[in-house]
Amino acid sequence: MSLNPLLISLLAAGVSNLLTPSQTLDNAPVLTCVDEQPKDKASMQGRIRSEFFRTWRVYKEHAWGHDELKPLSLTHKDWHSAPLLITAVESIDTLLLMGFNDEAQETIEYISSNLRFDHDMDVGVFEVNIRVLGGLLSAYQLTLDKRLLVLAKDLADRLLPAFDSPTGMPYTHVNLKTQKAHGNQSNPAEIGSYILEFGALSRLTGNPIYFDKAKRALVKLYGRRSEIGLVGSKIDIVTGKWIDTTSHIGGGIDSYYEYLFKAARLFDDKECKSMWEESKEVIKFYLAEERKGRLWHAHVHMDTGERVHRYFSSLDAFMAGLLTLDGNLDDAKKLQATYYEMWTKLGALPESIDYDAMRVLWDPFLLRPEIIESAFYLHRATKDTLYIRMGERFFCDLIQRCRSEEAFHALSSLSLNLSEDQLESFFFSETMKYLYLLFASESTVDLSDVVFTTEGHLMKKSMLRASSQ
Ligand code: DMJ
Repeated sequence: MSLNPLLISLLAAGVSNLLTPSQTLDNAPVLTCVDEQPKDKASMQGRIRSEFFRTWRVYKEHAWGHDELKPLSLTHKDWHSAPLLITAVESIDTLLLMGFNDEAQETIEYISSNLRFDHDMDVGVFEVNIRVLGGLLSAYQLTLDKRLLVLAKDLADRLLPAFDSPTGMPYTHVNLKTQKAHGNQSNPAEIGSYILEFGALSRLTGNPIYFDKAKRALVKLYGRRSEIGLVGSKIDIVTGKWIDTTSHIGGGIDSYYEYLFKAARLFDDKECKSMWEESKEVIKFYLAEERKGRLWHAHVHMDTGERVHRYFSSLDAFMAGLLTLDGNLDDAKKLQATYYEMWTKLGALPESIDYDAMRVLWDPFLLRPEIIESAFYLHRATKDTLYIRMGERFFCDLIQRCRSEEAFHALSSLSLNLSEDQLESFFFSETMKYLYLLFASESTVDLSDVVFTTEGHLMKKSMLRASSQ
């Protein structure tokens, strides 16, 4: 079917929120989302908890033993030739935070008996680190079940050869069995987002090698920043030469900045702190810009600061949360207001928006967590009920747009409300966790002790300090 008849039928059915040719995001109306259910904090918490559990049970019923649930066909997807149980590993800490202790225990038993890394297959080092290593270490810190630490160490030992490059920056892929690494073309996020997980493992095992390798990669990358202090979006990790000199805060760079800040917080690492302090100033100076009362971050040339694009990606929305943690509430509030306005005009955040033309560039909705995560941190810092109202709206749209009879699913097109047979594991580790925590009491997670990884996994300062003694 060509797009036009499809579009026409969707418009006729009233299920499209496509902007007309004369509409931009400036003059598009705010969409409503009606939720008749009780919205006091306890009810919201209960509803989020039961929606999480409903989808978790569907994963268990139809995709247990595999990486992801395919929520529309009720089948499964594995990322590699052998499953790494990604959704199960990613869900343990959320199950525990929500009080599903028996489920978490059953999952740990299953993982302990079935998760093996001795497979002749190439894996992406970054994704396996943030999802699997992070999930195992978080679950270990919450349960002290040694089997999880043994698995974490085995996995990290298999990832370590990726760091044996001429520059110390990791190759993108490694074979878990042969430990042969490859993939020279990488980016700041895939080079600089290991120190929380690897550093935690060093503290928990007493072996400094993991922290040292991860920190070295971070420092080597930072050392390749331009004269004005910015990093680009693609680099050859063998030669150390930049391949793409565009600098931004979105996917491919985002968690590099996040880990500079969070490593300083989790490990009291002074070098990471000073790298973050300089980075945040150059981001603010060269990338941040106010237009029509909204705050955005542009794409600029890393050497000159010259603007390349005015693009926003839904991944950028982590920045409001990061600035909140850093105490810059003014900019954090303005950013969150920008993101939220876009959400209310589109019913969620699409993958990217051109904020010059004020039009959507790419409109899948993958149930990403970043705007929810930022609302959570902002609410903790300000206690402003504005962020609770945002959370109600996020939940309402998730229910109305992405909930089927069985589970939640992504959208291949937000504007056309087209469902996609996909449910990323970060829905379990981040999206539902941050939504739940927004409505939960502060004692559920003590932010003076806990640092969340980029994938929403908990690292506990108190435990990592104690383990290193
Ligand atoms: C997650 O896998 C991680 O947060 C990663 O750093 C980038 N974003 C996705 C979720 O959107």
